[in-house]
Amino acid sequence: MTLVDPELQTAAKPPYQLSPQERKFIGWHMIVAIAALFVGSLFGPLQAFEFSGLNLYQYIEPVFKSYYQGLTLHGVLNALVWTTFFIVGFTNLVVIKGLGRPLSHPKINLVGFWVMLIGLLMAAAPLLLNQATVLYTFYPPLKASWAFYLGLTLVVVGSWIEGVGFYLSMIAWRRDNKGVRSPFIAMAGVVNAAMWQIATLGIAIEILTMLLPWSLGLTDATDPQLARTYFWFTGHPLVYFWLLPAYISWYGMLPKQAGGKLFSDSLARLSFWMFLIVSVPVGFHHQFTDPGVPVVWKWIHAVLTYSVFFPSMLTAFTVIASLEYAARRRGGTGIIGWVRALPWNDPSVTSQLLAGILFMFGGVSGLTNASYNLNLVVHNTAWVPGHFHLTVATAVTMSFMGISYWLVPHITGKKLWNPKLAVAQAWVWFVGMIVFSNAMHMLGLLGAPRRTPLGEALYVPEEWEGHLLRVSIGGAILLVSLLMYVLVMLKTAIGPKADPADVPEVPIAESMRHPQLTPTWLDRFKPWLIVAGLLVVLSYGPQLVDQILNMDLNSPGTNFRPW
Ligand code: HAS
Ligand code: CU
Repeated sequence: MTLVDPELQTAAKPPYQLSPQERKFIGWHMIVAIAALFVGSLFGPLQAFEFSGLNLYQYIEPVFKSYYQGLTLHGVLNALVWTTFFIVGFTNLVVIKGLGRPLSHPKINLVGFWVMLIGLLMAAAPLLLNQATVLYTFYPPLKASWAFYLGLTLVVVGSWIEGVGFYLSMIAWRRDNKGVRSPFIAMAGVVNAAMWQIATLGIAIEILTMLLPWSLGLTDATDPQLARTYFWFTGHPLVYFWLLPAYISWYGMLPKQAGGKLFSDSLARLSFWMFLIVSVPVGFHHQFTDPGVPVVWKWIHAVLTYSVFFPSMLTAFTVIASLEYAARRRGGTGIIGWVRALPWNDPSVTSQLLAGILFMFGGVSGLTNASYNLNLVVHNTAWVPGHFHLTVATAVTMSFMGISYWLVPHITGKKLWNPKLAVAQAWVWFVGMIVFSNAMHMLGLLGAPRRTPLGEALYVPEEWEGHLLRVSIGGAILLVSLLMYVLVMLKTAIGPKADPADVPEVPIAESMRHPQLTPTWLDRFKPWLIVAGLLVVLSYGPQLVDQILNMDLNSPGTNFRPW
């Protein structure tokens, strides 16, 4: 059955192959990302063991001073560095492969990468020297060395510069291909970069106008309320900056890997546009308990949070429909039984399927957080890290691991080392995370605070004890899985070159209906960017003006270091 005029079938030309320089460039992003994940993840189990009274920090104390320094390294390296470097590297790949041609200005991207790397090194020094033990949210009055703030700024600016490289490539492609729908994966990568650019204005202003001058001694004090508002302006959309590359893979690649097609090109695009417009104006859902934010603004952001829930529901529907189509083509039957026919022996597919399954539960805990009254129960408890280990540490991280199972062989020209171990790695992460995150959610409901070395507590309610132990057991299982992942990546990277026929191609899914049949309004940047800008101004403008006019630099921060 053809749903489209054969003249529209333009996809017949052979796919563009990455040049050696492009492979190397993407490879460097991956090296930094995976190294950060490795180092950052070593601190996770230290915290998890601490919960049940096994304090390993005392043995590394000459180097790392406290639970909080470990927690900061864990959060910054895993949530900020692993994600950002992986995402920018992956976006290079989807823009190049999607558009089927090199970047229009590759030097811009090269500069962007170097700026990110210099920023990372600059931020790493104070982190390691205990001069930036301020956790990954760096809320004042906790004060870090200026080098930490400047380093973070450079990482963000570097990612903006690479973003400019993506926009220019997309603009050039559209000029040369008038009337043709932009390829979905490239479009989606550019939407994510654009969303990130709008979102990061918050922390850019926070750091440049408040934290950096304060840490350099140019101002005496800071305003924690305004700083938190700037931070969450960026902090919430940050989570979708992490999520959307996983969605690019789920919509645009996974259906092909599973042996099927994308169920709806239009729905896939619609969900990305929705993320562009509603990712930013929801940040106050992190500030429901902040006294300085009037309740009406909390209410507006709570309502908008329900609307950003919608594109994820759309994604669950479209991706599962694509997977069902693939499974039935492979002979799968039954209402649920078709799931067994998916290629569970492919580590890349398994990792992403398990990521999606746990994300359903992450979505449930997200909706709980978003409900004002329930948030008052779970805010600042272990529930919140329970939630974000299902989202960023599973939906996102397992998807990125799954992607790297074809991406690293593709860019190195090697075969994946030991695919069976890679499948096992995904299952071990899945099991470890179920144990860990369920225990964290339970602890949260029982009132256990987050960001607290609970093992040090003089008194722990009896009903916490079993859950604290399960946190430690989950952490140990996750550590095993992480080591398996790093081993597979290392052995793949240092392995011998493979026969080109054995090297995986970039999986790009066709959609069931030809993309030319997708309505034009789902392929136009300008109107969506205007709506995004307007919504940000409406949802943040009045509060920002009010908080800036009433700014009170009353928090000196100096000598404010409880560890
Ligand atoms: Fe969240 C706190 C609300 C999603 C990350 N979140 C956090 C924090 C982080 C984080 C890091 O409203 C802590 C920040 C801090 O340190 O203080 N979150 C939400 C809501 C969503 C949500 C409504 N969060 C995420 C994602 C994250 C993330 C995604 C990272 C990537 N979150 C909150 C709120 C707070 C919060 C409050 C503040 C809490 C507080 O009090 O401090 C939604 O976007 C979730 C929508 C998700 C779904 C699930 C759809 C399911 C899909 C799976 C399909 C299945 C497949 C597999 C493909 C509706 C798409 C099929 C498999 C087969 C075998 C067939
Ligand atoms: Cu949020």
